[in-house]
Amino acid sequence: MKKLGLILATVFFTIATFALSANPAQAATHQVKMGSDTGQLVYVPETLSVSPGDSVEFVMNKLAPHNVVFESSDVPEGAESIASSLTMSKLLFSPGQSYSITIPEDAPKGEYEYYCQPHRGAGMTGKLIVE
Ligand SMILES: [Cu+2]
Repeated sequence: MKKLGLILATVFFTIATFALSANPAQAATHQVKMGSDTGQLVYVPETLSVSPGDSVEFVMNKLAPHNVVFESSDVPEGAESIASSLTMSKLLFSPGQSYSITIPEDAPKGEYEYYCQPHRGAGMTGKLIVE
């Protein structure tokens, strides 16, 4: 009986260890405010490092309307189709409204620049760095 308990404990420990090591790094959720708390036409933070699988939530904060546009010319080579899939052309007007994107697992590493259509001229641009 003692021996069976030991075997079961060993089996359980082995499975638990395997389950833990097989579990990939936890995907993170980041947040980017559109319009700073102090009323500036910026994304906060303007530059954000992310990993494939991570999510980025763009939250409408101040000085609406805002959106998020990725141009195929402003992303790493091979990420052109990802640029359009991450783009949200729709404008958000109400504080608290949000838009979430998930960085595809196969997203090429590099800098993904984006801008807000109504405020591009005012310098409302941001950058995701996929690492
Ligand atoms: Cu804007």
